[in-house]
Amino acid sequence: MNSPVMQGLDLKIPSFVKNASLIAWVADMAALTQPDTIYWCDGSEEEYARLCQQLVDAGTFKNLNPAKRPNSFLAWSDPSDVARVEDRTFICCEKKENAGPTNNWMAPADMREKLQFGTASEKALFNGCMKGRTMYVVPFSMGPLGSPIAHIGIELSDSPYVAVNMKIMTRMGKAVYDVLGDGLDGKGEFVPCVHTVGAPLAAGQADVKWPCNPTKYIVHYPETREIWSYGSGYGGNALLGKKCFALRIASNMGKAASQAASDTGAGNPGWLAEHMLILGVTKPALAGQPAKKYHVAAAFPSACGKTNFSMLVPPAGFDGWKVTTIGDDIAWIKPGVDGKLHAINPEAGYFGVAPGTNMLTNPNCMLSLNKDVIFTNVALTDDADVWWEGMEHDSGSLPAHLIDWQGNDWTPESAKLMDANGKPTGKLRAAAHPNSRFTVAATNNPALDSAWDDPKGVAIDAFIFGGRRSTTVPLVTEARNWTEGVYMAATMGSETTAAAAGQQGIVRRDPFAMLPFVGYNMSDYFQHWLGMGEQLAKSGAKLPSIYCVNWFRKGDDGKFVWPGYGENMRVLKWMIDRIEGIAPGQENLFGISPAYTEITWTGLDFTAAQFNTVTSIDTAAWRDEFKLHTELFGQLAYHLPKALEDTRAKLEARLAA
Ligand code: SAT
Ligand code: MN
Repeated sequence: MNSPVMQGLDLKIPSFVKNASLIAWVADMAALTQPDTIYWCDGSEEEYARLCQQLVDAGTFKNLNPAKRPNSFLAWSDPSDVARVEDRTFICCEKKENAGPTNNWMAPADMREKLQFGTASEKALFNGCMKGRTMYVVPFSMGPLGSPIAHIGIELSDSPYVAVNMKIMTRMGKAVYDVLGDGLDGKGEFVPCVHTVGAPLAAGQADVKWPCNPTKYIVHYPETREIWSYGSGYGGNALLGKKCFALRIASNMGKAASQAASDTGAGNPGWLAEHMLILGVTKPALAGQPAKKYHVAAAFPSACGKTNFSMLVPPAGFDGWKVTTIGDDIAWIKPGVDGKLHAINPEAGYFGVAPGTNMLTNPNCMLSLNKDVIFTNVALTDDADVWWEGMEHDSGSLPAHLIDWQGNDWTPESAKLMDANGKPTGKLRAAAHPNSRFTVAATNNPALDSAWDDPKGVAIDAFIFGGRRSTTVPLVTEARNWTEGVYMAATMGSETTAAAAGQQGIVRRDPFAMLPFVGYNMSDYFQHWLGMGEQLAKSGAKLPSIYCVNWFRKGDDGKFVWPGYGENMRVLKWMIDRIEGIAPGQENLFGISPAYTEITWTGLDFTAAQFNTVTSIDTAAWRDEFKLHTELFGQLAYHLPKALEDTRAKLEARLAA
């Protein structure tokens, strides 16, 4: 194919790109953003190595010690660009009520004026934003290539850091263009994603190591299924396949696919795009019963242990039990022909939180990180390896010297934090940013499930919802039915973490762990879940059980009571016992919970009194909790499903009785 030349810019279209609407869109975007040159990624290893070397040459990447961590790199971001920016994230649909009260909204025409078209007095932000830079065309598939569940996106970005991260996080490369074809057969749909760091370079201007812009816009147009991201190079703001596409746009796609059953037709339950890990758990053959495998999808807010749970190593006493990872962050869930809900992981890698990860909390993850990793904002050791808070558990001591994520010297002595009177607080200044991350391919994970790449997905037996709550919410509760499960998920609260910019440790409602990720009205999303349950039940399918968990309850001493990590296997096993009808459970106010004796305690010294601390229901605390549910429902009153109001009234009446 010949290469059209636009305003002096050669589009450099490779022969493997044939899709006319893609080429036209790239030409339009190039005309708007005015990069110096365009590079079409082919996803090859050679290309990855070349771009990484280019990032090393530019000072964005540091080569890590090849003897300790082969083919691995460390990037330090601008200190202002370290997390998702929820207050700069917009859902731009025509009607404000369709974005709902939990999303920032702007009318598409107004947003397009700001980003794309400009006004007589103000230049659009994307106008010329890539000057002096290369525009990378990054083709990616969310989900196995060519799978009926998968969807394709093309990200245009002026960040080579984005291009190499997308190579790890998605199925990125040439084969995507084959799936897209020439577009003439009516196929070849893709979600267009445009990303810029918002830092054009004048002729001769030297670049910085981490270009970004204090002005940030993370914008979604759900009706036209477009993503526009401006000003940030970091994670969920810039790797547009992840939160922007696989959650915000995909949640819209799943909802749009649903049709209520009519008298004449069967309807279509649609599908779900969820902030969930997916794991397989194998129960060994026992007492003449064959081994059996279950699949669980679990939603927790960012930085609350999804990656750890998805790679769990069962503790001593669980011989033959095995947990395998399908995904660690996002699940696309669609009804299969068998009527069951099937989940795929749309991603191909993990963009996980480094601090706290060690051989105790997540050995499979540590082993995944031995090679081929991009680290962002962790600390650098004197022998060119990486370090983060929590690694002292493996080595037995703190390192004598580090360079912290901001490039400053760090020693255990100089990092001591003092109180207002100059006395040591006993705490140290963090060497790694609390939201520092690793990017690594799923195939590095020794616990990877053999079906992780199966286009059909895995049939889900249970959903788990969990927040980070130091009080009130018990260790585990099983919902009595789908509606009560949806209620528990909808009213879930969690203490905020460093994964999003803003204050940390305050409890906010985080329905389904999807507060920052539902790309439409939250109450309509609740209704989508309820409607899906209804339609599946009508078709005679057995719905997955729904559980609510809290690993994070603290005692009077302020310390976590439940040991967590691998020990969470004990709770997982109880869930399977419930599914198999082995554990009777006991009714409480909100659902079914385990008796102390129903949990397998082999190998763990955990007393009935401790168990009581993590499972007890404090009536006064729950009275306050219900006030917060009421407040949430007040905010979400528009389209709030009546079934949820009714459930609240029922549960509150039980509490009062
Ligand atoms: O930066 S990301 O949004 O990809 C990670 C997260 O917050 O879950
Ligand atoms: Mn996440």
